Amino acid sequence: MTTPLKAFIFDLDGVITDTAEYHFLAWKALAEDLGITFTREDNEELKGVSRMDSLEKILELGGRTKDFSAEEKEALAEKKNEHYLTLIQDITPEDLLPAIKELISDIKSKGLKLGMASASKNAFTVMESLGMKSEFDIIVDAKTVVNGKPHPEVFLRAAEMLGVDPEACIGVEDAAAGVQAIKSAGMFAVAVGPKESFENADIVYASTAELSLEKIVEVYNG
Ligand code: B16
Ligand code: MG
Repeated sequence: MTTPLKAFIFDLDGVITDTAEYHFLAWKALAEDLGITFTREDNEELKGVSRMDSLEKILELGGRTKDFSAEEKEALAEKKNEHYLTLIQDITPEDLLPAIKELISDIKSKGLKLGMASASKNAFTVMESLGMKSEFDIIVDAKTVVNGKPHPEVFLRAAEMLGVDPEACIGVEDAAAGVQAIKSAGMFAVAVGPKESFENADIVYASTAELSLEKIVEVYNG
């Protein structure tokens, strides 16, 4: 029998708002400075991946992993983050992705708990700008966990803080690494994006516009 549903745990970037595009623009500018070609396709590999791991992947693309010391890599990541922070400073509640506001309000009106599990160190800033910080019961960001996605730690920590069993949670993600983290945490996984990217998700929606609490709960309850 399915465990009665208690909570939803959302990813931030690419699910609640499209900061994925700003991450892309900031990484692309840094890559160009380093003489590395970085495409939107390459960027798909970075979704849900931590800042330092993303930098390593970009340096690998350009065959430049050995060219920088640890301090220089920290400085490169900091430079990207400063650029990213300038890009996100104009975020407002208008930047919530389609149907997200309604979904969150439906979840709350059903008495379900609401958490966030983000790989971003900027999650609190972005949530504040979206006017969403106080809507969520808890937010776990990259500053609070040791292991990045696909490790389940960020989702497990969110469930623990909400005081619910992982099996009673639904995780929502736009990244393959994130869906893997949800499944490794023992949760039900809703993915947003192209079907072929999410073989292990329990439901896949092409965009957030299609998300509806009723449909998700129906599949969850089997
Ligand atoms: P930051 P999420 C992730 O956030 C992004 O998907 C990923 O592209 C980014 O590199 C990572 O956060 C780190 O972000 O540099 O702001 O700490 O999708 O898990 O909410
Ligand atoms: Mg994401």
